[in-house]
Amino acid sequence: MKVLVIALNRSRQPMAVMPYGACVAAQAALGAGHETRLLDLMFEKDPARALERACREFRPEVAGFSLRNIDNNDIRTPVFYPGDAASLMALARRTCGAKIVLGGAAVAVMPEALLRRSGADCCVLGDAAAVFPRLLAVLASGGDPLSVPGTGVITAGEYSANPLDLSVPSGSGLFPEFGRWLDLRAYARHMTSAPLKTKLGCPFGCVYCTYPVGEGKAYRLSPPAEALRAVRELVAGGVRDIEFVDNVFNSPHAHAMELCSLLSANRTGARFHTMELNPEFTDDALLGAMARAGFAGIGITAESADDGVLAALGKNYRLEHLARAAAAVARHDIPCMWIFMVGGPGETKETVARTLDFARQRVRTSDSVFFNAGVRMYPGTPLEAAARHEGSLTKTPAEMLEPVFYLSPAIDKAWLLETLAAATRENMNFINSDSLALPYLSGLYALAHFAGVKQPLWKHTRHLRRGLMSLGVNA
Ligand code: B12
Repeated sequence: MKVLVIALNRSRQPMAVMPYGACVAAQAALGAGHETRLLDLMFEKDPARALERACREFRPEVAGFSLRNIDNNDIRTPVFYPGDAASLMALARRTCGAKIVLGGAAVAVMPEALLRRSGADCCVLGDAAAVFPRLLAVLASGGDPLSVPGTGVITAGEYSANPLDLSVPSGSGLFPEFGRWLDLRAYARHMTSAPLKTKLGCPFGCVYCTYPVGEGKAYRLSPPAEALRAVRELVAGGVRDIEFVDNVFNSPHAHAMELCSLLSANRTGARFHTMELNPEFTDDALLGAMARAGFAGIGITAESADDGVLAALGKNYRLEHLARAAAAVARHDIPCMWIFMVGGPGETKETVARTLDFARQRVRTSDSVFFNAGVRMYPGTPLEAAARHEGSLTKTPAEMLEPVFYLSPAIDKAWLLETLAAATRENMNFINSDSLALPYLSGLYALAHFAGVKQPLWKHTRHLRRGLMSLGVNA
């Protein structure tokens, strides 16, 4: 069959990201013997025209739309992304009569609501490498999409799903040939790092999180040697910055260590990044191995520095782990971004103060700190159940497609936003979601690339903020 995969994401906030999932889907279709193209809408001036042209010229029989984001997770200025997906799908159907398949990270989070809204023929609930080839085979023979595990359909107004088969091992399916599908130079101009994911699954029990829903709780690990091969291929294609986008990079610890050893024994010249370190497993052994492997930036998703809040969030670590991680980070040279999420269950003014104190006292001033306010709620999570129980959530699961946030009853939203804004004004290495929404951010990345600045740009947070503010720019 002829298969066109369309990457819908056009968001440049906080920066443009490569449509990794769409590349995996395209590679899976190609690997199954289908004539496959990928249309990446990220840099298209007129997405509808680009899609119409692709449909007219290529005449795909299946159009697989990849939807990455539902919204921007920003309580103050929410942006909702699936807006034009339905009209683009209708356009594809009108132009070439293709069957419409909906997949992507957003779909794994809220499949039914997105399928209803988009009007696609069916949706894929998770990993394209495992599901798409089987689905394409069924579509080619005119069979029932629902016979394939990991799909959902709406028939006579009723949604039905065939659950994912999480026993399917992951492997090289997660390492597509990015250069075949994407304009890598366009992404380089936006200082976008190429994403690689070395495992599926997440065994942790964070109350707000959807990762285990789409990937299961058991790890399915890719062999580090395959990740190395993917790194080499990216480097050969001119990519210098590679970001490991695992749900948690340093768990299992041994897998991360093995990957780092392999990367340091086989230097490729790539600079590595990850924003997904769990504090419990962030120790000297790991940071040393990461430094030797060539990591140029790391992020620690700490969320809170209060034990009560960490427990209420379902976190596997406590303040002592954060303190230990901070001390270990201070003994190494890799720039670090600390990520906190304030306003969740159990949060009070005192616990917010404790988190801010940690950020002021334990984080090096050369490192950056990001604060997110409130917690985006998704159906099927323990947080949703808790909010319903508390009476603070009355929307139906379908209505939760539009951004809906949890805020602790002991916290006033205006107070929280002002407290974070004040802390950000006083500490030049702090940023909050307002910083991610700054309209000139994309231009800043392009300028930095032009000036030869190396990633990660956020390691210059305090200098950038100072410089911009001295020019009278809100930063
Ligand atoms: C790493 C990451 C980031 C990094 C990206 C770094 C980089 N260099 O790419 C950073 C920090 C920059 C980031 C930013 C954001 N992110 Co983010 N991010 C992730 C994370 C952890 C991994 C993403 C990834 O690359 N996955 C690997 C790829 C292969 O998986 P995938 O895209 O899901 O694709 C698979 C399937 O969905 C499916 N598939 C995909 N497309 C298609 C198409 C077809 C046809 C088919 C059949 C199947 C299919 O197959 C793929 C292979 O398994 C995910 C969580 C997660 N576990 O996925 C969140 C996630 C994708 N992010 C999310 C969000 C909200 C954002 C932001 C909007 C938040 C913000 N305000 O900063 C921004 C948006 C950035 C942008 N410009 O679009 C949400 C999106 C869904 C939602 N809730 O809206 C997620 C799911 C987290 C969550 N549960 O809330 N993110």
